[in-house]
Amino acid sequence: MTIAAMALAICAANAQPGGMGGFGQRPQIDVTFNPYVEAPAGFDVERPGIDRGTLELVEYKSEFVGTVRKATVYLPPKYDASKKYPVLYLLHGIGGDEREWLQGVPNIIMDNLYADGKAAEMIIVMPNGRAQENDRAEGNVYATAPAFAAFEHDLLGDLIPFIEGKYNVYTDKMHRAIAGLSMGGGQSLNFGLGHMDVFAYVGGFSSAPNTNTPEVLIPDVEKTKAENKLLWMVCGSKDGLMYNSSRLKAFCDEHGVPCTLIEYPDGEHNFVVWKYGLFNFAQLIFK
Ligand code: FER
Repeated sequence: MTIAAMALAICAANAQPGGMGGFGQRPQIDVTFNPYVEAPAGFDVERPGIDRGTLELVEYKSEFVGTVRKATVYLPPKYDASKKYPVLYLLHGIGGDEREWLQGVPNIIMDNLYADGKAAEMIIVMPNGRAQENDRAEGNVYATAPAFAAFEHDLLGDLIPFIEGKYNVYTDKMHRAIAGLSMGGGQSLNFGLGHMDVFAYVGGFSSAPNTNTPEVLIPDVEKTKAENKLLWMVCGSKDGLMYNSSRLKAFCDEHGVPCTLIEYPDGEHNFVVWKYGLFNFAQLIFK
């Protein structure tokens, strides 16, 4: 089933009076959004005549899951193995796997940003965030939610060490970012804010109900203010999952924690919003 079809199915199952669109799960709360700035036309369209990065599929042994797992890796244009790079871990949603982000043409978005000199050079790792033996998006994918939480162990204990062994990359928090869409947005907020010694930059796009409550994400306001370098979110105005982002934004505003939440106009739970998320988040990290 496609994400859109699932969204419709869940929306129908959770339909509430007043029709909030998307998953329609929780009421909207009052929050001040950051200004929406439209992405330039063609930001996600292949541009002729520019240098291109490359995509490759890698496999790593996961001690945690006990299997060999896959990740898609984007290497920037003119990738040079003798140079050191920072790494963005970019996570998929409940219906996806290590290939889902390719629907959002991250290679094209990044190639265009590099052609315009707008992003720091980085490697992007798109793993499979469902840390269980059968990690395919099949059957009732909602039943696999616990494996999305368990991915924390595979990520920190297996994937990051593998990437840092295979590629010439920096291994400090200032050179690691984590972001994701929907379930992957929830994972990014949970793992990124939960491990500020590992990730300095954190992004959540249309984050799902797996997102921890603000009090769990930010138990120590002063520590988060000191250690997190970027907390950036976007969600569609028509996405019923907005609540997960807006309650965190409201908490941050109340406690003076720097945090961005952009409401994508007429945005739904789809790659229109997620491509916009990557386009913006990628320009803000490692600078
Ligand atoms: C839910 C609604 C949406 C949920 C997960 C999602 C685990 C995830 C959506 C996505 O990843 O696209 O109730 O519960």
